[in-house]
Amino acid sequence: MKKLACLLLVFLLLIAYVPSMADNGAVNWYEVFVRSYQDSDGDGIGDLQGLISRLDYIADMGWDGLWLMPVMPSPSYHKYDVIDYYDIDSEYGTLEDMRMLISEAHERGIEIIIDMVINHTSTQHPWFRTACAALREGKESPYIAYYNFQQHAESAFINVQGTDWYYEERFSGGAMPDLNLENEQVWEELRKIAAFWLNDMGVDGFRLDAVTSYHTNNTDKNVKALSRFKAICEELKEGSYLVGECWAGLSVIAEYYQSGIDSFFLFPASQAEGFIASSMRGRSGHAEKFAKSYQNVLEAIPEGILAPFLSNHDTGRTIGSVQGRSNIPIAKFVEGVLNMMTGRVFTYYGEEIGMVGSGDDPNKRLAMYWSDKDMTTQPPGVTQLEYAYPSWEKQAEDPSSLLNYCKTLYHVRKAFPMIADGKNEFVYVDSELLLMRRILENESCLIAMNFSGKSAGSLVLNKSAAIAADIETGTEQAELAEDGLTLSLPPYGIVILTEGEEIK
Ligand SMILES: [Ca+2]
Ligand SMILES: [Ca+2]
Repeated sequence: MKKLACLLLVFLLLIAYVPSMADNGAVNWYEVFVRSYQDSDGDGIGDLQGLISRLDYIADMGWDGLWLMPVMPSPSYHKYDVIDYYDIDSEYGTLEDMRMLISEAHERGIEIIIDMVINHTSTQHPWFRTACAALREGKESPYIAYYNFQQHAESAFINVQGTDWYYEERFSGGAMPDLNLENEQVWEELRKIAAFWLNDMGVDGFRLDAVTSYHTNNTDKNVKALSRFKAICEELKEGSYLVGECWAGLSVIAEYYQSGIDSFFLFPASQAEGFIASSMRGRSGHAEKFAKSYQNVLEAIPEGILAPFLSNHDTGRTIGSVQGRSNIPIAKFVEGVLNMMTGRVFTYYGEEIGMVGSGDDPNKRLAMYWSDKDMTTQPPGVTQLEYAYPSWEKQAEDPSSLLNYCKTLYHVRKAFPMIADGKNEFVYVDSELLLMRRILENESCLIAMNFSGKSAGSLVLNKSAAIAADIETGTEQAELAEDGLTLSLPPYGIVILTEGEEIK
């Protein structure tokens, strides 16, 4: 009851404080693997109608952006090899279902982006089939130049059966031929595809798959290609949001920002080895470790919109590898740290209930654990099937669950736009305590965090402040002395403070 009262208090405080809502787009993004999310027709495979039936949940949580992994027709269960860029895979539904999903999402204030896979197609794409048929028959075809064919064997090149030709392929041992992104006709196709999804279908942008492989190991060419794609999307739909998968270190990611693509996923923050989870390891110095890494990021990418995340469909689920995964306070706090970062935060479906999974890819894409009765079938090839935390159904009823903690975080991010969009200032850091200020136009807030799970912390502020939101992993609450200057934080506590004179 006490926790419920505390949550209620948080929401009351949020309601009492009405910041000006700068409309810079969605700040809380949710990555969904449609196949594993919600089935609607009893075939056991998640689909678009199933996802539509969960939109109320998604909106209630405070997610205002949805990234769908590929939805276009494909021979694989994950659908990262596209056969037709203008349709929906029949396992998921129809274009009509997609239009309905987009409009139902928009009605709830949720933006939608879809995975756009343009480094390669499926070998079953008509472009590739036509090109290979022409090569076999010794005929000409404009589609031959859509791919990277050559007449000598080399690593990452696969033989076209019955010919002495080879095609570039880097992802699956044959099924995903690389497109030739130096071909102007391919760019015409890309423009038509982008126009179809942005204008005819009404999506709000794209997640760009495998951008470092557009031209393998050639950052300059990739930055140019991305910049061209960004210009096309901006011309077709002003303000569309593009986020790229540049799976690389910080300095390389920083170079990719020169393309003008809005965001690149912040891989250095993600996974067990990433700086969020690794800051929590060791006996002490957790706050200092995090602050140093975060400062490096902000210095490397001073202007771009960050896209921090903990896990995605290609990585082990980070909550499963955070120190002592049955330790709910630390699982919560890791989410708390992530959600106090600037930019657009991406949450992989199931992370909000602490789903785990690692090793073979299908293990990272398990059925959403709604309840023991309500789940899709598992994707093919699962070799490890485990759910470490209670189901969504159980966590929804428990005010102290990870699920409800995440919900509070997302609502705080929406209520205080300066958390996501403000300029960051480090005000104070020691071994375990971190105080940051976020400034957006003429508004600001302070974010106080205690990275210790063992001891309470006490911060002395420079000017008097008021607690605007108290996000706690346990039952203890933060306290501000009467002078408004001395703040006590419980273990793993996070507090948003408003500073009197700067905010009316
Ligand atoms: Ca289905
Ligand atoms: Ca390529």
